[in-house]
Amino acid sequence: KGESGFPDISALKQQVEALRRQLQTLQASFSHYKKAELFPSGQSIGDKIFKTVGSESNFEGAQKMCTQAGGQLPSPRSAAENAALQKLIEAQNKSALLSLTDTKKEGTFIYPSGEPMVFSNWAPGEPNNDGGAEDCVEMFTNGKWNDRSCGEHLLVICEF
Ligand code: 289
Ligand code: CA
Repeated sequence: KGESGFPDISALKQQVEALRRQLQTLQASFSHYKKAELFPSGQSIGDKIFKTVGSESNFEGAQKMCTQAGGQLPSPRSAAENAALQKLIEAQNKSALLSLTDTKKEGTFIYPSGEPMVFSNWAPGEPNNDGGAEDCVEMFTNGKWNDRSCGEHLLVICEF
C-alpha cells in the first residue's frame, strides 16, 4: 500500500510489466529449444508431439517403449495430425506403427484407451485382415494406413 492507504497502482503496473517481459523471454527461449529438440526426429502439431525412437519393433515392444517414456504409440485424430506424422515417416523412409488395434473385435479399431477410432486414412482396399491375422496398423510413407500383423517389426514413433 502507498501512503494514502490505497494499493500503489504504479508499482503494481511496473511489476506486471516486468513479468510480461520475463514471460516473453521464456517463450522465445522455449521455441528456440523446441526447434533444436525436434530436429530431425520429431514433429509437433497443436499440443501433440510425435518423436521417433529410431529403431524398429513389433507392436508389444513398441507399445512398451512409448508407455515407459510417458507417451503412447501415435494416434493421429485428424488430417493435420496425420500429415505431421507422415512428414516424420517420409523423412525416415520406413512404415511406422500406429496405436490402433482391432484385437478385441475384428474390424473395430480402438485406441489404447479403448475409445473407438475417430479418424482413419486407409489405403485403398484396407483394412483387409490379410491371412486373418492383421490386428495392428502401419502408416506408409505416403501417409496411408494398412492393417498389418502385430508381430511385424516396424519403425517406432511415440506420441506425447
Ligand atoms: O503380410 C501381408 C502384408 O504384407 C500386406 O500385403 C499386401 O500388401 C496387402 O494384402 C496388405 O493388405 C497386407 O497387409
Ligand atoms: Ca492389410
